[in-house]
Amino acid sequence: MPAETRKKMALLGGTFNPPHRAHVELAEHAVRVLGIDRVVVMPAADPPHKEVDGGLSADLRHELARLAFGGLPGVEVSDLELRRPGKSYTIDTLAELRAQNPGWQISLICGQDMFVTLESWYKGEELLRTTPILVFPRPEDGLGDAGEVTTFARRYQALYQTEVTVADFPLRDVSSTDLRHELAHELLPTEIPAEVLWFIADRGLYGLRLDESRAKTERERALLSQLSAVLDRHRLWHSIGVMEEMERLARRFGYENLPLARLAGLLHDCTKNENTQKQLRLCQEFDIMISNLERSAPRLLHAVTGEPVARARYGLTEQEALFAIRYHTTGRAGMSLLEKLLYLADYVEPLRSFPGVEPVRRVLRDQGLEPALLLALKNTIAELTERDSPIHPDTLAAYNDCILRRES
Ligand code: DGI
Ligand code: FE
Ligand code: FE
Repeated sequence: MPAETRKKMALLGGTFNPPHRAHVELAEHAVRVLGIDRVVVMPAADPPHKEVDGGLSADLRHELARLAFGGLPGVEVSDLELRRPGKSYTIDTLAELRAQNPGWQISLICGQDMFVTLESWYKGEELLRTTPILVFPRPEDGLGDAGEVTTFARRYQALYQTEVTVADFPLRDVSSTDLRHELAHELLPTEIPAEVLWFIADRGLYGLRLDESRAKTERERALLSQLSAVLDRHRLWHSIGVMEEMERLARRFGYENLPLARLAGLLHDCTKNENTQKQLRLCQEFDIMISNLERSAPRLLHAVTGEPVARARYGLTEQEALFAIRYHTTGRAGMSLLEKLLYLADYVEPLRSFPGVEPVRRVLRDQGLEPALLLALKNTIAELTERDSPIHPDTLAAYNDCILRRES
């Protein structure tokens, strides 16, 4: 069969300890741009007589990979290397894939670092003679050396007639080693897909526990313990996620009171698990007038009641943090920096997964606060009109304010 008409498969191997968004983006690029019909993600088996860093078994790493890549069109996760006894060599894996998939063209995906060492792999020359290579260059951040990829591609083509494709894709430099450290000792990492993060937290992998150990002060510890009595586990973990995202955003966007930013994040949904009746009672108790719209959209009430409850029950006295809680669901015109940070942290914290969150994360990463805020508001408004839900005037005011500020 002529090569052009054959279906294309590409092998993406690794330890995936843990898998991260740069892995996922790479696989998506191979499918969408490079025309690969099937990307086969292949978690490596445990090295004999030794644990991988972090101590995760191959089965768990396989599960994490399934969560990270699951559902991506054209991408599948294989357990072929896990099931094969003894050390797995890439050349054997490729041979097995070829045997199982006659008629397919099967390439190997590798990053620049691996690419330049291929000749020294087990049966490297044979591998280069038989296997097309898709190489993802390192980012050009001073360390990158595009010339190196070209040099080796020419060499492989001349010596072994290897078909080399150089991906034109800014593969981000994310390190699983750093991620393992962040999970145990720093903020919840943005680079791990939410589904993977939930699983890691659920099983306490890599030393991650979403409990009072995430507190940085005695006050946070006490609040976490109070909140764990009124919030379900999902909401408590989300609140911890928002607390940590607040610290990240505050650092990045120059909000100086980090402890206050974290407290606002931790407390923002403190009344979220109360039912509508209880929300209405809280409004009475604290003398809050609510509009008909708020009465008919009870999901809005937890922001209204969260403010006085955070003050009265959780001892939050700083007015700017109370305002941030009050407007965290709708936003409003003239939001303070802290209000914007909370609105966005709530939207993008690492444990969040809903359609539309990923583009907001990317815009926040690449373009900053205002464009991300605008996109989040647009998503919310689009989703509400889709469901024929009423749009709160504050939501519209926040959107208009974003647009007008952009134009001025
Ligand atoms: O409390 P969370 O789930 O963490 O997030 P949130 O406080 O942003 O609440 C999100 C919910 O609020 C979501 O179901 C959409 C709803 N919402 C946000 N803005 C409006 C709104 N609902 C109506 N009816 N009108 C709005 O303007
Ligand atoms: Fe909320
Ligand atoms: Fe929330």
